[in-house]
Amino acid sequence: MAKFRFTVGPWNVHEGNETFGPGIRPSIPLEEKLKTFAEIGMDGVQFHDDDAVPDINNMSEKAIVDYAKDLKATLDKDGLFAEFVAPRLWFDAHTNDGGFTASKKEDYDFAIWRSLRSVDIARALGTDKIQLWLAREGTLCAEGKNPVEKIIQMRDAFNTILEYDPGIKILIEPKPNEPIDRSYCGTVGHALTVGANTVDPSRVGVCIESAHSILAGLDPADDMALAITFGKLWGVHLNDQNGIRYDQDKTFGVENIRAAFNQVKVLYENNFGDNGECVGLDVKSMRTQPASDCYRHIINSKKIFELLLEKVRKFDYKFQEECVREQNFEKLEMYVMELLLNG
Ligand code: XLS
Ligand code: MG
Repeated sequence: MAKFRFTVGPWNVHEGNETFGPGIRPSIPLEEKLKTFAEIGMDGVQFHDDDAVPDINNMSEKAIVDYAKDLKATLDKDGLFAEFVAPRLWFDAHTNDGGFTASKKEDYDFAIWRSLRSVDIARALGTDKIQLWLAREGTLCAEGKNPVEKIIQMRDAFNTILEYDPGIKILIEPKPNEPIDRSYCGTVGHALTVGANTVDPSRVGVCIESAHSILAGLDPADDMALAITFGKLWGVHLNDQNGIRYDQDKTFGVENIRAAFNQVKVLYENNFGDNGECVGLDVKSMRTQPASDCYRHIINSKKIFELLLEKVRKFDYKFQEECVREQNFEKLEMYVMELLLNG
């Protein structure tokens, strides 16, 4: 069993901005964040295209690659690797109505351009993974798009990325809603179905984010299990979520420790990481957190993962078998509670 490797993105240390208020902590330069990530035990970093190359829209294709190569040198210096690059398609005015499912051709073309630049950046950073969180691929007004046409258009966009670089892999990160009202690719099942219908299904997998599964009313561990079963779990974004409400990106395990335990358990039991997969921590600090201590949610998420891993390693499979044989799930459930609650 390979050692778990942890990753985060620069956006996981943010200024505290949300829908109802602006940022209240000072911005930390990328170089400083990277240095701190290494210090707090992260192995690698996840990037949006414009985290890596901030002025991407106004640069030539060559300048983008050169800029990314400099970033790779900084990563090397800090002993970090890049896990993936994700085009931040939800930020730009061109993708107000979605990128891959845009209704205007120039907006679709923009989404493709940014995605192909993400592939270039990924290569310059030494990774073959592109992550697609399909933030606005769906509708705000249900009648605003023809769903079949747009799902085909989205699949075709994936094909264009796959054909651009014959070695590149796509990780779809499903989420049922927010910012879009209705997503066309809301769950792991949707993601795998679209992936299976691309030009090269072997190069399309998923990244399951705990909070996104919870927002869909599903269990994150079982979503991970489905992807694992078919060799498709290529990344996870661990965090937590207090029920079906706005996306919270809470510290892993703080809301539902049993659900978190089961996520660690399914990853551990199935040797997640043996093929280079990383444990991504897609967590955000509370808005109240002081600037002097704004990495604590990442440190805590890793610590909680490790504490739960100790519990998973103690799990008594013989006892479980006995309970299953007797169909005594009250007994098994209490065993799990004691395992979790006893020090
Ligand atoms: C937001 C997403 C985002 C992606 C990266 O909900 O989780 O952070 O993981 O593009
Ligand atoms: Mg995420």
